[in-house]
Amino acid sequence: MKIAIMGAMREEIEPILNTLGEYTSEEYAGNVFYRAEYAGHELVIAYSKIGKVFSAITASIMLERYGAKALLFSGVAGGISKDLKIGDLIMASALCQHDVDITAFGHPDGFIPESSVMIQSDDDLRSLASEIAVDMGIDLYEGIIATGDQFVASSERKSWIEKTFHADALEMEGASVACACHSFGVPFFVLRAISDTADGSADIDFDVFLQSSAQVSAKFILEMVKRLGD
Ligand code: 4EH
Repeated sequence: MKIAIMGAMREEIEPILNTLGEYTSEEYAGNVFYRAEYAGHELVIAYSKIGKVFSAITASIMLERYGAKALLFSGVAGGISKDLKIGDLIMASALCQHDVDITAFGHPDGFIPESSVMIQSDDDLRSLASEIAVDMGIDLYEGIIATGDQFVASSERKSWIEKTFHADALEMEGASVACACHSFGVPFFVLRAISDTADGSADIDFDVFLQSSAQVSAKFILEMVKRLGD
């Protein structure tokens, strides 16, 4: 199967490229798309650059131009749930955009007409991930991931996102990738390892844990690729 693997930052896909070792690359629309064969699958891999706009563009290209039939996102996130410690893995059950606000017209936070507040990720990919977690003896959390064009480093903003969306983690690309995949009818999966807890010390923790957490997520994603059928 043709599978897209994407991250937002170079650090999020580097562990994957390092594991593959051999790949080709091609520049298109401001990104580099790496191609490789792995475990009998054709992979296209890219990092989008940060935020909802760039990530939606990259995801769309992976589906339209490269014909990916499934998309796996790998990266890091700020933890909201008290259960989530730095380095822990969370897969998104559903994703929302915490910075969408047309409440002036009576709509709920995060709602866009003709869309929905939450976009669900693919059931089969989540089941597969749960099986792998059991086999590998890894704690894999499942929950709501809130996305917005903000690096959240404040307890107030974090609490508001938790209260409003019941979100367990937050980041800056998942929901936009979900929108792109949902629009094209392509199954997707968003996995994030916690790099910080989105409060006062988020920037410091992020710099310390970006690489190690990105590695945790990338390793799991490659395990998923190995276990995906045709
Ligand atoms: O791609 C962006 C990166 C931070 S911005 C979203 N990623 C990391 C997930 C993330 C996150 N998002 C929002 C981890 N912790 C987060 C948080 N809030 N607390 C960035 C980081 N370094 C350099 C440039 N930009």
